[in-house]
Amino acid sequence: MTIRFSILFLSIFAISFTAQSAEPLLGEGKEEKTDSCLFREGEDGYDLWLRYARVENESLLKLYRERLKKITLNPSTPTLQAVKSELLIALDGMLAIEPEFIDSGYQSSGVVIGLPEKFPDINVHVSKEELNLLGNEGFIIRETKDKSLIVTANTDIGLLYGVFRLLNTIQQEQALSEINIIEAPKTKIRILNHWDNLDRNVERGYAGFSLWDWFRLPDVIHQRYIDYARANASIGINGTVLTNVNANAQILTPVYLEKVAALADAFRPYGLKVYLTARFSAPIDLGKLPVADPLDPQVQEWWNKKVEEIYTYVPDFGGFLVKANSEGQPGPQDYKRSHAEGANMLADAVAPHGGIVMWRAFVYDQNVPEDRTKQAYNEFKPLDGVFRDNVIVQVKNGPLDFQPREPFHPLFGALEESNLMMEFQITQEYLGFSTHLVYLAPLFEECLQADTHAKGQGTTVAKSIDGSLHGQKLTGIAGVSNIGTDRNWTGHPFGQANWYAFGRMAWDPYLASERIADEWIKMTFTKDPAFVKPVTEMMLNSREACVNYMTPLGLHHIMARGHHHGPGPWVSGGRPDWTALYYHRANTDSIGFNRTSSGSNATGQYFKPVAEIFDDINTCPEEYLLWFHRVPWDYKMKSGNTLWNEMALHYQKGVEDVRNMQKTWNFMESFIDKERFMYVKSLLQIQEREAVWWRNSCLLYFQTFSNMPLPEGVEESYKPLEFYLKINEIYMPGHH
Ligand code: GCW
Repeated sequence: MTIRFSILFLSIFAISFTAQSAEPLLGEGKEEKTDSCLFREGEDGYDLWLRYARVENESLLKLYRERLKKITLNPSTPTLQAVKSELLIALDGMLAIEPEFIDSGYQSSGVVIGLPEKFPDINVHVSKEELNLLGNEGFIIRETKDKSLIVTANTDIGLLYGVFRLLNTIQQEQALSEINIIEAPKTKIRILNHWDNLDRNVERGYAGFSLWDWFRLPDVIHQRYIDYARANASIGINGTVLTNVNANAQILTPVYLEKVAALADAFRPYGLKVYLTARFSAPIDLGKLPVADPLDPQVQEWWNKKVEEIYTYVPDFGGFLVKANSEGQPGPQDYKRSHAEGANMLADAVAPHGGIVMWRAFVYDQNVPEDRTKQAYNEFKPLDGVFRDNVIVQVKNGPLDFQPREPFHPLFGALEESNLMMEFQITQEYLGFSTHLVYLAPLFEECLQADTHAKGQGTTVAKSIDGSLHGQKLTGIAGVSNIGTDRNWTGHPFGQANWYAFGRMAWDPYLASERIADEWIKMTFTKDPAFVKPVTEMMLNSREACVNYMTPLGLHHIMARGHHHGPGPWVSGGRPDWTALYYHRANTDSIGFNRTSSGSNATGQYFKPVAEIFDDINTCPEEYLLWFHRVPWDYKMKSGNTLWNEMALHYQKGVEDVRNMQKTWNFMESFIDKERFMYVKSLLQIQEREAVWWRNSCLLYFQTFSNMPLPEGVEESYKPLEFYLKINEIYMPGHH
């Protein structure tokens, strides 16, 4: 293995680890200068946005080298050793220098990385008030009057985040002179949720198997674990739930806890805390108790003991994520207890250790005769204020289930006295798996910027989750991970952008998608504007393209049954709320779900005037039309088209948008490595074929109700509806 590998590996884990995998380190690779740009041969995407490519601008390169050749940093803790290792890798890659490190002393005109308590000179350049703003994770990067560059914070983790930001600035080739960044994350818990099973299958995972090699743990610590932690730290992600919310109680047994502890040790220097999912019936499954009733003292006692045991393995264990009484999972309602009673029982067990409970609001029951999208609000709104302080209710962005487009969840803004966090899905369960290029930041942004009107105009969803609306102390954003054992981590090279964007928006929910795309492209591919500009545009349009070829105008949940791959607007039979018919309700007159006050009244769960805007067909945004309204096929849309024509044109546009993405990409060949170029090109081919599949299937099927011809400009399908009805994919990834 290389020198750099050993520096990173051995310095942080000097004593504990014996095994090394053969993975090259992030940021490694052979460089080659071509006509148009600098790139490496044989890139496979493993390096993510931490490629640390050589700085191209010669004068900047000179300045950076001059500036960073001497760094004051005392690597006295594992986190600061990680900082040093990262600097070595990054500066070798970007500047081809190995800086001289000095343990102590303040050097004007040099770089100083440290806590003010360790480097009192820093206090001259940074005020107490500023430090107070930083909290435990914020940082300051500042060029001082004496031209030194300081990176400071209140904690080592703050320093780590600061250094990653500094490196990010260099990666983007931005000037360091007069740099002055003061930042602290706007949410406390920024966490990936892995839906990983102990057999290494990943529920809704499309990038191979689970990263966690349980069989070889705790002895083998793959380099990939460290690189995973580095990648997360580089974007401020500070937590990871290792296991699936459809939980297996085995993870709570000593055999597994030892393995969990090894992962926690590997992640700790990077500020990444480990959390687990708690199967609510664990006291029965493992403890042989007759019940798991949260009000039964024996049950509480069992959890108290279990939690104590967990903390002996992982002293800084983060806590539990729980899916209860939803889709067949056990929960407190099995004993006629409320979600709050269940959550509080676990919260009391982890509280003495500083742990938290993330309790999911994704609950619905086919036996409840109520519109599925209303059930979470109905359950949780009455419990507002009853949850313990260390419970945080985790709410999906929309009221149904991670569709290409949903209105925001009505619980945002509505829980005033309970902690509430966002759950986004990074893995593309309903957006084309890992074969479709769909940049999700616009979806995240649309939700975060939606105005709940909870306290008048401007009370956005973002404000309801960062604590600024109701003053909640515990805040957070979770993302269902899209990571697996695929060499490039996420299956689709552009899936990496969704991991990156999630982290950036969890840190700052007010960031714009465009800025994030721009950063990511520059670090992942090249800084050449002739590449960055068109690719940014392609990314920004990609989510709308997907909505158009899958579920335009508020259609939802019309994917194939079970695995959700491809169209299935005809899916019927079995549990109604798992069929497409339940959601689109098409007949020869109309299509759509009446969720207005004359229907299920889901609109009534929103604050005014949002409720009224959604309720009235004339004011309801057309992108949510069929979500909230039942609409005749010949209804006149704002464009003047009938609903049918408008729908058909949207499907057609979706296909054309993908074709335009292909055209854009084909122009990009000379800017980047052949490997990633070709891979994305092939994936776009799949996406185009599947967009056509979606368009044809949906239009042929809905046409049997509308009985109207396709408008001009919409391509006819060569194949009949029967062809599409017969497609029966059995072995799809992510489905068990
Ligand atoms: O999106 C649905 C998925 C299930 C998932 C569930 C959930 C983990 O189809 O696979 O289960 O949501 O969020 O709990």
